[in-house]
Amino acid sequence: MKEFYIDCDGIRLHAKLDRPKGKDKSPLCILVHGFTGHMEEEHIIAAQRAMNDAGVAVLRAEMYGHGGSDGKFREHTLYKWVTNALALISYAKSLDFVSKMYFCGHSQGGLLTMLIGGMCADELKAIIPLSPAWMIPEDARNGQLLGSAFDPVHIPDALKIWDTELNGDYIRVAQTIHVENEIARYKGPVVIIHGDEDGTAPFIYSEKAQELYKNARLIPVRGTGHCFEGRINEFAEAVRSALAYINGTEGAGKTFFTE
Ligand code: FER
Repeated sequence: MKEFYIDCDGIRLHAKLDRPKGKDKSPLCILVHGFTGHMEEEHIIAAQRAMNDAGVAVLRAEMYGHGGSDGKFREHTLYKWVTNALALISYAKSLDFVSKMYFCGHSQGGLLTMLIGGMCADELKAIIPLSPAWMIPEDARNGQLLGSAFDPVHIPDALKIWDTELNGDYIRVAQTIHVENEIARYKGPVVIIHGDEDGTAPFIYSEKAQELYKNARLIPVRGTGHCFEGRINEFAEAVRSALAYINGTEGAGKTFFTE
């Protein structure tokens, strides 16, 4: 494991790179946590280990205002996270050992994965949204984020969510995002993994995403919630089968990229 920082316009992003043993070249998956999350959460580590077992290197990174990265939590926005993700992709492209690149993120990181899929459809051979919170933009337009209500037209300077506080710019940014557009732009393989009892990012959104994507598979993890609590082994198994599916559908991805 290598621990380091990746520069993003002067903001240091805390990162860890774990490579599978005994491989000169391998795919690399960028792996991102969710809102208030970090790279040492149980489900993030479980995903990293399952990917390493499947012969995939993993670049875990913490986004603006999270974990050991620079920036204040209350000042983070989805645009800042998108800019961070582009810096990670650019860094990953500079690594000699990388044969192809995947992107995976949990919850708000799953929303990020769906946005980056559309933006970097030519670079990413597969995407893996985990419990993707892709209703955030719609919620922001409707004046309700994680149970905190606000006026979506006259946006407050600050919003209290859980035990944290967010700048109103988070809402302004989220309101401009239309995830369906980016879903339509990604034609490569997508594997969505989601707990079917998720009370934070409802499972039904993953069923909808699976229908909207050209080439998607949804793996439910039964009887668990947003972070796969109590079902972490089943979640790791889902990640392993996601990579098996991705490897098996590489031909389909290739057809698209050479069209
Ligand atoms: C919301 C729904 C879900 C929201 C955030 C999330 C800020 C993300 C949760 C996570 O990343 O774990 O309305 O608003």
